[in-house]
Amino acid sequence: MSKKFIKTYEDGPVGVIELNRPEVLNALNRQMIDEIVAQLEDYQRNSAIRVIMMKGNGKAFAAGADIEEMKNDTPTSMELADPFAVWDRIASIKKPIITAVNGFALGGGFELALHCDLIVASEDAKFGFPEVKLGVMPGAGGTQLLSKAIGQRKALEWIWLGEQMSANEALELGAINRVTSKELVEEETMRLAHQLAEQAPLSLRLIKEAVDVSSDVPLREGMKLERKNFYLLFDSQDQSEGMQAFVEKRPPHFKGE
Ligand code: CO8
Repeated sequence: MSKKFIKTYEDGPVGVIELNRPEVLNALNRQMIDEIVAQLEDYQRNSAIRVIMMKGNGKAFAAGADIEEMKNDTPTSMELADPFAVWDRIASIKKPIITAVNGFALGGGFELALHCDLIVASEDAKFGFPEVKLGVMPGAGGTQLLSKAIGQRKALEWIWLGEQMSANEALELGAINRVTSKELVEEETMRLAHQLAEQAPLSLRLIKEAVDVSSDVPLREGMKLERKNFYLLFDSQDQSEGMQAFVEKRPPHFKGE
């Protein structure tokens, strides 16, 4: 797939996706979302990539869905194009996805960040769901993902009012993981990505699966899956390497096998 609205590059084991429509604050049009998801899937297939990092540029991570593109949509045109269905494929990415949020993460932009596993924000980042002010509502998972992250009551207040929230407020509520200075947000996110890339890839993958199901299944079911994943890891070379390295008092070298 052509890459008209994103830039991509590799930094060792970290595959980077940079949103790239700065002239409209990285507003997400349909082709851009298609490109992002196709690239996530490419990185998923690429065995040299262990962690995926997403980032914005200029003044924004992403200021939401492209209002210009969708303003004349009808229920029928939406149903036929089903533009949000592609988002479901993000859930099948098994590698860690970390995002660096600079500036605005609004509407669909905030939803894109919430689809990632970890969020690092610059101290001037602004998060919010302004859809209510456009006479609509979040449509790519915002109501569900934010409620799971911070609880229904705060999510409802935030989405109803459509107000922007600072990075520090988002951090206090548990919507994001870390806040850094504007200058360091990319560096700090990349540092975290490299730190994760040193861990055993199969452990990261099965931990992600177990944590992801925790909000969908009853406690006992989640614990059963966790236990199966734990047992499964004892079939990996990385389990032998990790425990042998501990015994030999040396750092482990994980291969992802
Ligand atoms: N869509 C299209 N163009 C946009 C968008 C957008 N979401 N956001 C900004 N732009 C454009 C502006 O029109 C402007 O273009 P131009 O220079 O040609 O006039 C340019 O980006 C710069 O923007 P501003 O001049 O407005 O910059 P400011 O710094 O003054 O303001 C704001 C920044 C506050 C972020 C302001 O641009 C704004 O309010 N943007 C809209 C935010 C918004 O309402 N987002 C929600 C959109 S709806 C949505 O996301 C639904 C989600 C459904 C699922 C997701 C599917 C992808």
